[in-house]
Amino acid sequence: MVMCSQMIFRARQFEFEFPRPCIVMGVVNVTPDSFSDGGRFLEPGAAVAHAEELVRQGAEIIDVGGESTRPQAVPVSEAEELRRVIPVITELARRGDTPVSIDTMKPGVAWAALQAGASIVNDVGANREDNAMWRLVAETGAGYIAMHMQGTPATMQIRPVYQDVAREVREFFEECLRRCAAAGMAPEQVALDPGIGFGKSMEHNLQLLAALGSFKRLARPLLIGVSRKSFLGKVCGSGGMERLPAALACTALAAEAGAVIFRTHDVAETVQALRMTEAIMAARK
Ligand code: 9MG
Repeated sequence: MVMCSQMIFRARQFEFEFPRPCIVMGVVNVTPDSFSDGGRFLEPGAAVAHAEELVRQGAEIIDVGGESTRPQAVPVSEAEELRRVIPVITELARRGDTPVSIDTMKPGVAWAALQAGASIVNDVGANREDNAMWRLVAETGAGYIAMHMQGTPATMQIRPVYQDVAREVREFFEECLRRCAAAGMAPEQVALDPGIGFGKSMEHNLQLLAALGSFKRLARPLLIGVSRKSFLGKVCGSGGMERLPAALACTALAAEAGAVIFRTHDVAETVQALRMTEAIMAARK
C-alpha cells in the first residue's frame, strides 16, 4: 500500500480514507468528439455497459462527461450536455455502489447530475470567476475535483506560458482551496488535479509530473490524468492507442510521488501498474 499522509476524501455518502491503495477513476465519455473514444458511448445503454465493465476491471469512481475538453473542442449547450449525461448517471446511480462523478464546467449540469445521483463534480474549469459551482458543492456535500487549466479548451494550447509551472499550479490550488472554503466547502470535499495537457506544453507537463512531490504539502488527495494524451506521443513518438506504456510509466512515478487518484480510459492496465508500484513501495525498508 502506498503510504501517503492521512486524509479523507468525502463525496456525499462515499468516503475514501487515506492511506489506502490508489483509486482508479474510469472514463465514460458520452460525446461524439472526445479524442480517443468519441462516439463509442453516445447511446446510454452502451455507456452504462462500458461503465460496468470498467468497475469490473477495478475502477472505484466512474467519471461521466458530455462535453469534450480536448483542445479546440466545440462547446455544447447545457441542454445537449444534460441530454447526454443524465440518463447514464441516473442508471449508474440506481444500479451500483460506485461513486459517479460528473465531468462538467457548467453549474447547471453539475446540479442536475447531483440530483440524478452523482457524488463528485470533476471541474476542469476550476479557474472560475464566480462561486456558483462551489456553493452547489458545499450545499450538496459532493466531492470536488479542482483541476488547473490555463485558458479554456478553445484557447489553452495556443501558447501556454509559465515562469515556473509547478509553483504557479501550487499557488492556484492554494487560492482555489481558500475560495472553496469561503463558499462553504469542507477541505475533505476537495481533491486537486494539476490538469496535465490543459494549457501546458509537453515540457510543462513533464515539469509538473517531475514536481508532483511538492504538492503533498497541500494535504489534499492528488488526482492525475495522463490517459492517451498527446504529450505522451510527443515524448515517445507513438500514435493514438499506442501510448499506454507511456501512460503507465507516468502512473507509476506519480503514485510514488504521492498521487492517489488516477483518471484513465485503460482501467485494468492502470490497476495492475498501481498494484505493482504499491507492492514495491511497501517492500522498501
Ligand atoms: C475531463 N478530463 C480530461 N482530462 C482530465 C484530467 O487530466 N483531469 C480531470 N480531472 N479531468 C479530465
